[in-house]
Amino acid sequence: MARLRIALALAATLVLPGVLVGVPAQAASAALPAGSPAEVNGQLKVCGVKLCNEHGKPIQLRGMSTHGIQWYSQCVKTASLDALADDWKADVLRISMYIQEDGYETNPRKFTDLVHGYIEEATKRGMYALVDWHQLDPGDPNYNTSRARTFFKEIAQRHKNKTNIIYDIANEPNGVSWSKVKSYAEQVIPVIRAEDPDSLVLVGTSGWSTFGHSDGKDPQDVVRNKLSAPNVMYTFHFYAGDHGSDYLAVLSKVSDQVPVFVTEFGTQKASGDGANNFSQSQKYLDLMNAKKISWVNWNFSDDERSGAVFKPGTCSGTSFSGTGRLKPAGVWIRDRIRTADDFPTS
Ligand code: IDC
Repeated sequence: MARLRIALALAATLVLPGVLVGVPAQAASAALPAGSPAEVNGQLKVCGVKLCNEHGKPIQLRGMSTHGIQWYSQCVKTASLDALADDWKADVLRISMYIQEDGYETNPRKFTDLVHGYIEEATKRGMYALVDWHQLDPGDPNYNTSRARTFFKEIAQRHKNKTNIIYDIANEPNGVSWSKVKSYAEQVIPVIRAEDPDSLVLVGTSGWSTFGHSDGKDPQDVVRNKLSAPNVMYTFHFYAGDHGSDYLAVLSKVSDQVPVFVTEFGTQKASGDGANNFSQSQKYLDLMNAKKISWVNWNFSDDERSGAVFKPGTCSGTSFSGTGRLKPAGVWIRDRIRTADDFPTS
């Protein structure tokens, strides 16, 4: 009798719709809230030199980058992410996963799982999750190609049914030619696309993602030698305290020629520290607004440097909304992320 009851119970779980027995926790993936930036815009696609939403309309996304998640994961938690989505009204969370400097290479399983978790957190709050392969030193991304292939294969496999993933395969190539960066990209992009064919992929450019300018190279080296894969954007980074009108001119020119996404910038020096240059920063923002160039600011942490938006020690607390805990750079950038979005749907 007991055995029969068990058999019946098992049969019931098999036939009753909605009774999910034994589904692994990882399959329970978050849904995008209605009306949120990622829900309204859906699957992103490059259109000409612009970024378009699923309705084929050019849009500009704005958001924040985490600090290195090996150092400041305490700043990426429920209360701070709620503030980023609801109070700052950010469209994008850039998940900055260093490879070296105590990052991914020390424990691939741990860091891949951290990224999976942050992707779900961004998704729950309706933000795009920009997965940043934060190679930096060594500057040649080919040093990490096999790691990148392993990592991105799993990320793409797990999240391919989401519409809010943006893959950035190289943070800041430096001291390496564009042709070598291109060859790296040609090895990594197919790994992602085999799993997630319609995905948006970003590729860092030489000279710390300045189209070679910081390395003294001609930005046209990139423009003349584009990737053949579709749906790809090139990244540009700047720090307004160090990078003046010549950098602005490079951004202005290349963004007319190829699709550009500013995945990292600061209002201070390239060290992420020092005085803020808000007037130079505003020139960049005006250009990016006019051209609908998406941007992400560095960084959403309480590091002591001026470019970390929160005052030191804030991340141990539970209150992140408003401006009370922000440094000047945080107050400035929050205002500019909060500005109403322009997301046409028809
Ligand atoms: C900085 C971090 C700092 C860290 C350093 C080296 O703020 O804590 O010690 O990296 O890893 C970049 C890089 C980004 C830098 C940032 C500010 O993408 O990793 O962060 N920056 O220096 N490019 C230009 C500036």
